[in-house]
Amino acid sequence: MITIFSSNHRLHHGTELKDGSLKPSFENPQRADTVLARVKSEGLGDVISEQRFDRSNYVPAHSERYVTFLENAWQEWVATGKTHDALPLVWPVRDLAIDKEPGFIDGKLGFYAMDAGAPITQGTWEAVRSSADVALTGMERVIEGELGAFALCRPPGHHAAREYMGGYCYLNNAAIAAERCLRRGAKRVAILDVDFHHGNGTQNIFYDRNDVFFASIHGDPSVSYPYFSGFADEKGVGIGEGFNANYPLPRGTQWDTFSVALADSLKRVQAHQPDFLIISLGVDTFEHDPISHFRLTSENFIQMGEAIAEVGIPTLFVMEGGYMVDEIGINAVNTLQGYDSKIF
Ligand code: OKP
Ligand code: ZN
Repeated sequence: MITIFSSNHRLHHGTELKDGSLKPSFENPQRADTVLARVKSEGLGDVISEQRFDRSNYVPAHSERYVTFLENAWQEWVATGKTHDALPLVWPVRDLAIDKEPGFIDGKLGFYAMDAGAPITQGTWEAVRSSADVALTGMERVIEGELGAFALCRPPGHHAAREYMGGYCYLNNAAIAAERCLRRGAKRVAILDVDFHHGNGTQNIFYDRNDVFFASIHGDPSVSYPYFSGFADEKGVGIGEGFNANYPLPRGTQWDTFSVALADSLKRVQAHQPDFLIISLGVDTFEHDPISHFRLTSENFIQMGEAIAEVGIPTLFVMEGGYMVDEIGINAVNTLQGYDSKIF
């Protein structure tokens, strides 16, 4: 399987609040470099660089003003005399005004964020747009006939909604790829999110749509991040009703339970009859992940890839989470090798 990678990911290396102070983020550059090293040492296939795409490719999944905010946020922050990571400190929850974009960067940060987990740094925009370009380049290859491709995206994307960032995510790489194939003639697309955390951003973007079926298997949001999205009764709205499926699972979930949800979600994917399948591939379901609570083994990721291949739909794998840096390469590549073993 072909891999698409951008070295621009290294331009983004942020901090997060942990135990009362700012520490280097779990979402660090080492992650993507470790996965790339494994892709190469296993001889998974060719590794190519991303093509540059126009910002108009990001807008169908996001709003024009949100993309503009991301482009300009660091400059606006620096103009206030600050050079440390930009993080929001105030949010428009419940009855506060959500209809007026603030005119000052401190307000904009809260307006366009769901949490304080997506720092904006000097290199963030360049890394973020390159990550989206990695997904778009991978999607092009699949549209043109590859049966599988791996978009080694970093930063990840699945928490990024139409108009907000959060949870290490800025642009929703999987959603941007889905919009691309629809505009290249696909009738239907399915996105299956196997990251430990609910793909709230992807759900948000397609919630009122019937052309994109979205399913997510994740830690029960009543006890796991992102807490406010990912419940089983979220099934879509309007014509989108029935085109969103959540599988919240308890902490401690192992393959016996995960695989049942996976099989059901893949059955629903197949019923949608998509032209293309996009997998939001988070490997933070691993038993030793430092911030997650499932217990999949490295062997289980091979089984996951095999199960995905059985659906028989050309598939783009888009890298999301996974924070056990030593094993992230093994687990991601195991999934891809499991897929390849059934396809080729
Ligand atoms: C992003 B992805 C860790 C707190 C968790 C947010 C997690 C975002 C996960 N100390 N913060 O879905 O892997
Ligand atoms: Zn995750």
